[in-house]
Amino acid sequence: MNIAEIRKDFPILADERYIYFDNAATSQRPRQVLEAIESFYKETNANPLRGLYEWSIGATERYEAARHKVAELLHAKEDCEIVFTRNSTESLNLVAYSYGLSTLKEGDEIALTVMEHHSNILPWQMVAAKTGARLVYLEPDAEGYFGEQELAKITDRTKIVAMTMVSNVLGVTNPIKEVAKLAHQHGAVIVVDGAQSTPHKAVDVQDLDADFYVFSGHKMLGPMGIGVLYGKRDLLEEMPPFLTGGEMIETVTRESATYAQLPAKFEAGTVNGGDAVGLAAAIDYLQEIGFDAIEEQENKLAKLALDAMKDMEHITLYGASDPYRHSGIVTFNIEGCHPHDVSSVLDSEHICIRAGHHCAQPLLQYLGVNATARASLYFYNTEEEVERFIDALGKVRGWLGY
Ligand code: C6P
Repeated sequence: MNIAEIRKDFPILADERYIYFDNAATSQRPRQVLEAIESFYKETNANPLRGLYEWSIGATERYEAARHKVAELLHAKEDCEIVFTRNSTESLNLVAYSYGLSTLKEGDEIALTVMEHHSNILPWQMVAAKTGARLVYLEPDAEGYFGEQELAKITDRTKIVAMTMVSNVLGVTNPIKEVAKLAHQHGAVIVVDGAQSTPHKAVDVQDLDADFYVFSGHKMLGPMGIGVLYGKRDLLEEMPPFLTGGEMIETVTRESATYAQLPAKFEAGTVNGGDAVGLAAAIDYLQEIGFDAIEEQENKLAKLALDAMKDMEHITLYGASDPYRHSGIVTFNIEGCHPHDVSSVLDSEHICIRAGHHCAQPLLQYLGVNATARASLYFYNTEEEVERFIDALGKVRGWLGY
């Protein structure tokens, strides 16, 4: 992988004063993605799925081609199993409101993990409160593994297992395939949060046997405002719509309506054609590089950072001891320094990291901290950037008066 060449594709990375290590929050975008969005609006802008004239048909074709690209990326059986949403959060809410509310009853259990992002907790809290179902939390060990005792919390009472594939704080990858098998043995479905896995690894929803899988375009070079819900066709077909309105209907009378086939049933209102096309360009870009090469580069950088940091005084690292189990995520604290201060000091050196609870407060409570700092790397980051980051980290306590 020629990182210097790759970086030329990213206009924002041209200013080399800046080091962008907040990729788990949102990635940067290459010009290929920006150009794809522009070309949609310049060349075929019209409302997709409605018009019977050339521009609208062109917009529809590009939109549906993007859906096909996503289906291929996830190895879905059929394009109609791909629903475009705004982001992972909306996709998870869709499953909770539609599947959760219509199937759960009092006494049922929703198994989730303590390392979930709030977007994979709050929708289930809402469903539990409305249906009388109970939330059961699985807790990982210090290396991020779920032991037998924890997995045994998935029982015949479990109806839904909600699990992130990669933690946005620890970076560990969860054994989705094994957990899906376990969930199915107990008659439950599994909802996989792929927000942090899809940007970094090849995903095969059929191999995983995931019932639902969600991700956001903006964390994988795509635009903000486009997300995906994959669902097995038979499940999606049985589910009631989440939002209602234009284009998700078959017929409407004054009193009632029948709903459109998949995936239109879940895409009410004017769709986000431009960003779907941008996402397709992002997928092309990632596939051109290849997920093996992407993972290799991220692992190399994470190892460089973690190896240096574990020998630094006053630094606490979170997550697995194996740097290859971090998905490029380096979460840490510096003794005596609030993570917000760490972030501000690094910002004065133009180094962008995230600090706070990372929308994963139950995990932070479990780890016994209120906040952490987090550097999250992507394939376009460099060894020199990691070295500058480590150098700056060494100065933080001094800058804060220690
Ligand atoms: N995590 C982070 O800095 P949205 O906002 O819907 O695109 O993604 C939500 C989401 C869901 N699951 C996981 C595992 C995530 O990491 C995120 C987003 C960002 O860690 C922003 S809070």
